[in-house]
Amino acid sequence: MLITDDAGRRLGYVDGRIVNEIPGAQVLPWRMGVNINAPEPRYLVPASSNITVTLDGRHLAEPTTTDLFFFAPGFAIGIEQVDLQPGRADAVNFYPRDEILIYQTDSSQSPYLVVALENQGKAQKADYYFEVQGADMQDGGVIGIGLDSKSGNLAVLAEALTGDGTFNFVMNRVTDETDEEFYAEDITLKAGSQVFIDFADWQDNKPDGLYFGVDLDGDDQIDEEYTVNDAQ
Ligand SMILES: [Ca+2]
Repeated sequence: MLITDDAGRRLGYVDGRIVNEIPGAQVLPWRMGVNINAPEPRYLVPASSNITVTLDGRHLAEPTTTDLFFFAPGFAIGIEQVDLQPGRADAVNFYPRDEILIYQTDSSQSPYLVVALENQGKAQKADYYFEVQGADMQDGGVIGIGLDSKSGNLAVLAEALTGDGTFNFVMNRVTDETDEEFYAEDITLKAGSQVFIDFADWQDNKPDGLYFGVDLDGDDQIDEEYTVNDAQ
């Protein structure tokens, strides 16, 4: 795994050795001793840095499944169940100030995009956990997830997907008093669209369901609106 910042400075493994060219960055290895199966270290980078992570399968003899998480002040965002293919390299872009993760691959994937939001003491007074499960990326493409923690929206970014598909959606809303879960299957994800989910408006005791707005063409105007009911 290799991290680069906007200036092209590197952090991570280059030719089997750790390099750290990003000012203020640190490598935090797991304390497991010498073990070729040791997990990838944790990396600390300045919270203001936009970074690109290369998931490099060029040294692999066979496919492996990998997860990647970014922990930022107040939220975490990640991608799970990436099938890293031998000879291929995927890229994940993280924009901490915009609360956005973008994943790019050349191979067919159906990753999970996950977000955790710590919001205690803010207007929403709840913590959230979200999973966008299994959006199909046939023959690769680009998919992203964006959080708008101020207005309480989550966005699934499929502007650069080439095929229509669906995803399943999980949301947990946790307060001091309650732990609520929302689950829905087979939500439409059209190629070229952005799907906005108004999570701040939802609570389990609201019968109206969860609001979804879809911008089909990237002009920042919502073209389709609907609500999705909890399948549980
Ligand atoms: Ca539109």
